[in-house]
Amino acid sequence: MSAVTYIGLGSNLGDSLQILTEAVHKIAALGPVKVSKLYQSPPMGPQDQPNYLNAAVQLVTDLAPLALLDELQRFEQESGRVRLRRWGERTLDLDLLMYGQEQIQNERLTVPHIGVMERDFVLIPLLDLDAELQLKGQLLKDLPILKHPSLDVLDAGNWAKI
Ligand code: ROI
Repeated sequence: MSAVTYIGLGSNLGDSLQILTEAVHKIAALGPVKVSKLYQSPPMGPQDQPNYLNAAVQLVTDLAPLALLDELQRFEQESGRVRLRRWGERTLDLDLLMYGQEQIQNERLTVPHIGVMERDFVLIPLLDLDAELQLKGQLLKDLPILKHPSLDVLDAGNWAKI
């Protein structure tokens, strides 16, 4: 059984565009993908760190949630992932945001990902992929936080060259 999943991508260390592009290509090897626009967003957390590049990918996959998480964590490691401090700068974050309609809670994984509804740098890319997306019965596009978005579109085209 395949599931429609959503993955959030973020980077603010190194050549972030190159890093996100490579990550999208690796994710695309797991199944059919749709890719959001590419955004630049001010850091949530300490302000003395660079802006982030953010995007999201919709992936249709046969992988079970933890098998998918294994792959995403492998991709993070392969990017030479560096995390300097909590809430601080990082080379690559790949967050499993949603896995079909499933609610998952264990030592390794919480799905839907905590914070989705509070983070415009996650919500806006998600809405590129499905404008009618809902979480816990809430249409994401109707969330008040979206009235004053803090992020900018960097590339509305096929930036990942998929
Ligand atoms: N801030 C922004 N703008 N984008 C991110 O992807 C991001 N990721 C993080 C924290 C440190 C919370 N801040 C972020 O992990």
